[in-house]
Parts: sequence; structure tokens; C-alpha cells
Amino acid sequence: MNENINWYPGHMAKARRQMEEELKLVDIVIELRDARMPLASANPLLEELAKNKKSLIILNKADKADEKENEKWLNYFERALLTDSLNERITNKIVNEVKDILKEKLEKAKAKGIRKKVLRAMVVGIPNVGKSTFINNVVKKKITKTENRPGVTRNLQWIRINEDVELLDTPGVLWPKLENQKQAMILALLGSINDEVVNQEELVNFGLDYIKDNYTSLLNFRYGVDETKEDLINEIGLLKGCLTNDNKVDRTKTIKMILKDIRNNNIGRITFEKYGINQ
Ligand SMILES: Nc1nc2c(ncn2[C@@H]2O[C@H](COP(=O)(O)OP(=O)(O)OP(=O)(O)O)[C@@H](O)[C@H]2O)c(=O)[nH]1
Ligand SMILES: [Mg+2]
Repeated sequence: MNENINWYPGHMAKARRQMEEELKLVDIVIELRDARMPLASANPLLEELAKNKKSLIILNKADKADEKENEKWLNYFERALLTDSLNERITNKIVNEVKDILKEKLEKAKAKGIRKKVLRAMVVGIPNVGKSTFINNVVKKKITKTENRPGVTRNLQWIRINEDVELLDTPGVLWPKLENQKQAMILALLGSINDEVVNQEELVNFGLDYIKDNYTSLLNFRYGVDETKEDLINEIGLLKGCLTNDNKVDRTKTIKMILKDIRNNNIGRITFEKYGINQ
């Protein structure tokens, strides 16, 4: 079994302190989660941070998740939106929702004769959930750096959407101890934990087992594999011709390929935490 998975490098602790400092300037916290893991991608540190603030949950990468599950999760949360920050135009949806949540505050300020102030939203979430992509989409410019690996953003950065809304991009943060190791595996599987701290073979087997049990036939469609076989990595390696020079299955290469397929949705739209199970 994997050693306990944990990933809390120094830059995350630093980012958390900086976010706490910025919090007093902020009207609302926009928490990005991954629609494929709406609970595992919730960060308890961030919930604590935002507890006295207005907040909005965004289930991002909705295009990668199971559509039926998306609808169920959307109903589960009191205030949430589904987004595809890569392909959808989300500016109006986000700005309108933020203004609606802050309506009372804006009206009070107006009643007191205070000039409408700039609304400030802090965008937070675990690594690689799509915070910087989300912000670029909302502001319709490529301002922040994005990449498909965790830990890309290292500094806090304020970005103006228009004359009345500003967004703060923040580095992805996890928390010092991942208590729930099943959720830690899901986080690692979907790319929010550095691959170097997790046994990749166990990770891929965990993913294959889940897909086989919850989305029967998808593995067969993708690889032509018999899902009842014991060692699926070996079977898939054989079928895809992932072989070493002496014609044995190249496990490392096969594992990398499957992991990429899972993360890039090549197997299908899969939600790794189904609504109503284990919560
Ligand atoms: N399909 C899809 N891909 C997305 C979406 N949002 C972000 N991505 C991709 O996810 C990867 C990570 O995006 P980033 O915006 O860098 O994520 P981040 O949360 O800022 O990551 P850190 O700064 O490392 O914490 C990139 O390859 C994006 O293109 C989405 O809604 N759908
Ligand atoms: Mg980022």
C-alpha cells in the first residue's frame, strides 16, 4: 500500500499566510473545486479561511465530469456553478452571480450614499483545479500562467475584470495532513498532487478499479480489454503494444499512458466521487 500521501511544501504554507492577510480586502471568496471530485477537492484550510466571508463554489472542469453527476452535485450545494473554463464563455455568469451574492452589501452602501466600490473576489482552490484558467477566461485575456501540473502559480496577483470587479489569483494549496487517504488518491489521480510523492502503479490500479466498477465497459471501449482480467495494466500494455526491447510489457510506459488517458478524459467523462456514496 502507498505510504500515507501528503504534499504540503513550504510555498503552500506561505501562500496560505498571504491569503489570510489579503482576506480583509476581499468581499467574496470564490472556491474552485474539480467537478470530478466535488468533496475531495474541498480544502478544509480554505473553508476555515472563508468562514466569515460570502462564498461561491465553482465546480470547474465540468466538461470532464459525468453529466448526470454534475446535475446532482449542483443541487447538493447551496450556491454553486458548473464551469468549463477552457471552452465556455463564463464572464457574465460569474460576474452576475457575484453581484447577486453581494446585492445586499451593494444596496446598503448605496443607501448610505457611498459610491459603488470595486468588488474584490479571491479565487482559491487546490492545485491544478483551474484557478488561473478560470481567471483568464473571466477577464478574457491570458494574464496568468496556466499549465497541466500542480503548483504553477506561486504568487498572489490582483486582476481587474472591469471598473467594478477585481479577482485575486492565488497558488493552489493543500493542507498539512490528508486525513482521508481515499480522497488523497483521487486528488493524486486527477493531478492535484505532485506525481513524485505517489506510487504511480498503485494510483493507476486504483483508477482502473474505480472505472471498472462504476463505468462498466468504458475500459473495454477504450482499450479493447477484458475487464475481468486480474492485471489490467499488463493487459492494456499488451493490447496497446507498450513493450520493452525484449517484448515484455513496459509497465512504466503503460502506467504513464493510462494516467494521461484518465486525466485527459480519453476514457470518457468520469466522476470519481458519485453523489450519495460515502458522504
Ligand atoms: N477541460 C478543462 N480543462 C481545464 C479547465 N480549467 C482548467 N483546465 C486545465 O487544467 C490545467 C490546470 O489549470 P491552471 O489554471 O493552471 O490551474 P491552477 O488551479 O491555476 O493550478 P496551480 O496554479 O498549480 O494551483 C491546465 O492544463 C488547464 O488548461 C476546464 O474547465 N476544463
Ligand atoms: Mg494557477
